Amino acid sequence: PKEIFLKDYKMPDYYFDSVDLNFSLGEEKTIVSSKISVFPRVEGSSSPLVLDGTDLKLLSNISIDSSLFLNEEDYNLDSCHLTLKSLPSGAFTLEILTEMYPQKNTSLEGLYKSSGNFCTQCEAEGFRKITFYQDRPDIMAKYRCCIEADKSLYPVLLSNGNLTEQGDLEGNRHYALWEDPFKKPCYLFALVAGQLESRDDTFTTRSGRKVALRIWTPAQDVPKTAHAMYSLKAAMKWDEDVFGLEYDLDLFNIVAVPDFNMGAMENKSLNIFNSRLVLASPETASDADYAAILGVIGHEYFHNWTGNRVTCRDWFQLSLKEGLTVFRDQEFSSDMGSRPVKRISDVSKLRNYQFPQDAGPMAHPVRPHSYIKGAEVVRMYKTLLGSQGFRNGMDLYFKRHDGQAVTCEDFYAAMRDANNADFANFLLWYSQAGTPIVKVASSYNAEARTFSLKFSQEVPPTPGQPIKEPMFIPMAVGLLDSTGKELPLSSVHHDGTVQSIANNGQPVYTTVLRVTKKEEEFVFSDVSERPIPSLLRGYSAPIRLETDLTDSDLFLLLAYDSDEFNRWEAGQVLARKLMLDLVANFQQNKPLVLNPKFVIGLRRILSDLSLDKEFVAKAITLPGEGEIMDMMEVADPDAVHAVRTFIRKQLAHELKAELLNTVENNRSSEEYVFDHPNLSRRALKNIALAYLASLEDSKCTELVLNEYKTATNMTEQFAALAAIAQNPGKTRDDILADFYSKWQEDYLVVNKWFALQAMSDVPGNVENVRNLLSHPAFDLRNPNKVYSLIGGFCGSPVNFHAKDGSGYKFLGEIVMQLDKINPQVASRMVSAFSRWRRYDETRQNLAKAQLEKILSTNGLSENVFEIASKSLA
Ligand code: DPP
Ligand code: ZN
Repeated sequence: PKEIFLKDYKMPDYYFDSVDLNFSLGEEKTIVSSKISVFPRVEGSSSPLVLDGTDLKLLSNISIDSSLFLNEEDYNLDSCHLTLKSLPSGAFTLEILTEMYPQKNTSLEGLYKSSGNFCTQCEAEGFRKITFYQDRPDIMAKYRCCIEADKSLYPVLLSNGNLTEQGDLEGNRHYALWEDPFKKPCYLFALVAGQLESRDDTFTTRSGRKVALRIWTPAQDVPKTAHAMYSLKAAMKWDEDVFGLEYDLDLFNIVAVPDFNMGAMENKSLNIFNSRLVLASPETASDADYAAILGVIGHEYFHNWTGNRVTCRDWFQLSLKEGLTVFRDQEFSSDMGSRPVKRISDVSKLRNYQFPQDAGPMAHPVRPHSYIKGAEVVRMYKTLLGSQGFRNGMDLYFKRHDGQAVTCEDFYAAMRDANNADFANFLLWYSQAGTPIVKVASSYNAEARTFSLKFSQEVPPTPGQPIKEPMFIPMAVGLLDSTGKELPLSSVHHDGTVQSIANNGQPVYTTVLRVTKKEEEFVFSDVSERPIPSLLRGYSAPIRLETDLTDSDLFLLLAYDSDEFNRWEAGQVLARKLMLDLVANFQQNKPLVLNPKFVIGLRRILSDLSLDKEFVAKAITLPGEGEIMDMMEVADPDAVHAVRTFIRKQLAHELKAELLNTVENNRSSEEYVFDHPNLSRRALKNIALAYLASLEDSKCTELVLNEYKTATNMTEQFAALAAIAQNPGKTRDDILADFYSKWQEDYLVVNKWFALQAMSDVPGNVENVRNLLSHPAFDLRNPNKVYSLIGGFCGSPVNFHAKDGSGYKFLGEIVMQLDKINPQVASRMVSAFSRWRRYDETRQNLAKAQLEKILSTNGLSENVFEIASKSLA
């Protein structure tokens, strides 16, 4: 396969105006007829029209303007294209009849069956599996879709837009006609047919229009959709309040399906969701599930404007819609819960998933497809422009581009023009891959009362980009005095100019420095004592920051910084240092000793009742093993695991009294409520339990077992289960068996059970995971089950990276099996190998051998080929 580049973008030779689709759904085959009104971009052009199409059978003739039929020599059909020649010189209507086989489609792209129902997934290129079409997002057309099917098997027939007609047909069949008044690219097309029931509600928009809301699931799951409906209504209201964006149709449908490659899909007015992101009840879903549902329902809804009304010109612009919409859902969740804690979670994700990728063979810029970093780029616009400036930019973006397929530069230009802003080299964020490393050196001049920050930055080379330019880094900074109090900032000297910071005589405590050069100095004036700088407040740019802060500076920030993100970060920096030092000791066979200051710092946080409890839970959580391995020259999973386990136990031992108190004081008595105070309490109690369980003493084990038995919600029940499951032995085996027998009827809960065992650190766990493959509840065709069991296993550093290669061998075998079923899911799994060069030679050879074996497989999919070959390159 040939790689496509951004610079190769060509405008299409033909546009489509309207599309009429007719689906005749059947058990053996489905027949699709399409009628497209086509017009050439340049009048009188004689270019061929190239349509995409895979796994389709072309039936009968291709007709032009209803009367003319193309001769065999006027078109050419290969395995993925239908090329039409000798076309009329002006506009014309094209009709094509095809046959396809959804029941055989295990790739879950295009039209397929999930639990007996028909559904679709078209992003990015699934529509070509439905009918011959120009499957690219800059082709925007109005759709009419008629679905006909057996009335008993498929009583509900849904597509995008409004239902304009329905009725019965002969032979116990019926039909529904849907019309979508908005132009859209084909990746937003959707169809659902099946036995479904809905939870119905309404939302009245701020201009007074009443919108019908329906969430569809199999009948027995409807009671579990209350939280999803709540989330949808909250999202609709939030988008009006914060961005002035109103929903634009009279109906909004969400359908939950159990078999889905991704989380969810924003098809116009017919969102299709992985059921794990819709279904929740207090007994079966955890706080994390509730939060994910809120965020993703918001995310897909927000796409209606950022993605659907304004869409992407080509797939290199994916971040235009995803980066922006992830940013919007992050802000929504922040406003609904705790802003600092949400920021901490999002930054942890960035560090655990994005930065490792940035540093490996799969590194790529925000454009084409780094969602999570794309969201950081959008956040930087807001940091630079302020809330109102950002809103003005958004307003201009919609004013200019509603109904269009545009690029990241168009978004940039709207932000710039609405604010007359100077963004210097900001656009580099879209094109340069890799995580910038910024070093800071500080110095205080007591005589001049000035404080200087010298920044130097470097972006490491990535594949295809050996040399990098300096980036534009918004650096939010505040200064603390030696008692931890904020110092007011008066002015800053930079590049020969003085900029005052104080605002109309009002003191200002945080300012955003614009760091744009390889080396650059900023000097604060009127600084009364040597300050401790609080740098990169709120994590104002997605970089790795290396400061010259001493441990005592960091302990002061941990105790007093008014920026809660940085308060947490100070603790993390200390913990990372501590862990790396101990890893070195472990590797040299030196005894491990925990720095007592660290214990004191955590004790103070744990006992500070003025702090937000969810924040405390985050602050006493150690950095993940992956994060530490990432900072090592050669990643050593065994050493990192041993050290993290040692610190956890040591902390549990030293802080036992405080942890026991924490459990006592944060028991829930009343009914489950998903709100900030309640979920914070549960989060804190659960982490305390996990620490206590690591002690493996009988009192603590009994305490945790009791929590498990008395829990009335999944959050607490599962946390207790996980706490016990850390330690191998009979108690673990019994409780795991008990949990399965309780929940075997609920596939979403069973997936948690799979994941918990898969991720386990217990020695030799690969055998257990292998056995679970043949567990009656497991099915390689269901993506959620694969993500839980196989994905979960790859997340366990000790077992996946077992030095005997057993983990690698296991994954290699699975990838090859899975690729024949579902290439997208297989390619996600194979990416666990991509960072094989980070490990020692023995591990390198073992992982490389698996990648080579995968690559030599006959008939390997493009998806897996791409990841495996890039990993080896
Ligand atoms: N477009 C999809 C979404 O935003 C891709 N996962 O959820
Ligand atoms: Zn999205």
